[in-house]
Amino acid sequence: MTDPKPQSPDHLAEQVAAAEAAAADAVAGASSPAELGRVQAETVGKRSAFARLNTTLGSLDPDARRTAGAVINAARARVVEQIEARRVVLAAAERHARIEAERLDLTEAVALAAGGESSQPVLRGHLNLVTQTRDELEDTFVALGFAVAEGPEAETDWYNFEALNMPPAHPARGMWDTLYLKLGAPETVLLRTHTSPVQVRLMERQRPPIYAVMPGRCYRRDTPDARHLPVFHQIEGLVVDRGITFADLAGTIEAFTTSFFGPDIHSRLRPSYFPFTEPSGEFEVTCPICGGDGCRTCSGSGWIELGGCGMVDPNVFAAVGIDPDVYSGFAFGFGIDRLAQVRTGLADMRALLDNDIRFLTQF
Ligand code: FA5
Repeated sequence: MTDPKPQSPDHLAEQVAAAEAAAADAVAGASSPAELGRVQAETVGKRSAFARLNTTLGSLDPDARRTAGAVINAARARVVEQIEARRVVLAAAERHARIEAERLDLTEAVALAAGGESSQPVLRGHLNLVTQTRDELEDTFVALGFAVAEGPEAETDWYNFEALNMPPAHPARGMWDTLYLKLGAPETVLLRTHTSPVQVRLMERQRPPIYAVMPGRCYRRDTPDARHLPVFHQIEGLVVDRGITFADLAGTIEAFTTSFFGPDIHSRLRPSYFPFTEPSGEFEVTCPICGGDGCRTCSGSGWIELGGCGMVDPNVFAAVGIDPDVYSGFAFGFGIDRLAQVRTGLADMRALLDNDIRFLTQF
């Protein structure tokens, strides 16, 4: 369509006004940035009404041409401004629509649980079996009058070995395959191999009487298998007071055993060796799976080994400045994962780490 040639400045002004009004309507009617792009080409592009009006100016004398050109350009510039303003509005609307479309409605799952459209059950998470066991152990010992203490997992050689009566190169250090950290001088900082260093820290900061348990994570260069993990948990017990004897140790372990497992489970001690206790023992409990009759879990013996124990060695007291002529004490330590394994009849300890929902939901 070609516009008629302007007959006069007034006629041209009318045609410019009509083109501007039509362009304004088209811009206002564009409903997306893509559509606005097309409107822009039609209203201010090379084939627009403004472009066609410009081609008619050649018939005018120079002054009239300049004036008419300015009128056309001013109108076209106003339309361009409207297009830019509309583009901002449409882009914002488009972004908002996209966010709405991509929004994850988490309330939907709750609605389903509350008996919404489909009756799919929502699974509620819970603490891992090891954490449950740790909490239960803490409760049992607190009920027996023990406090709960903690210590760092990254330890110095002093706390993990030396203060526990194992000077450098002591052969007993080989009982624990140790993971050292690249920190300070070589082999001075490590991941604790047991919870026994917390005993030392506790005795340093608290004078006797001490009745405490110390649960926590331990690390060893152990290859994972059915009864070992490289990262596992222990709980340490420490009692330091006047007149503490081996009979107190045996009585405490028996009291803990019946309180934790019930009256049918008992404990017994066997001689052993630990550098930080003298005498030392290993304590065993009636196999909770077979009740002492003998089964695969206890290799037919009716007993399961839980951990080590003994009377605190005087050299350990010396390292923390407690007078062994005034005080005596006992300590014990056992594996929490091992205890959870024994109690639930779990064949392979690695299942504790597998994150298999079918396993986890059983506890
Ligand atoms: C100790 O670690 C001594 N600190 C225990 C102790 C404390 C003795 C106080 C005397 C006085 P042992 O290395 O035997 O001892 O470990 C104790 C228990 O930790 C084991 O019986 C076992 O239940 C658990 N345990 C040891 N290594 C692992 C492992 N790699 N994975 C899972 N449990 C383990």
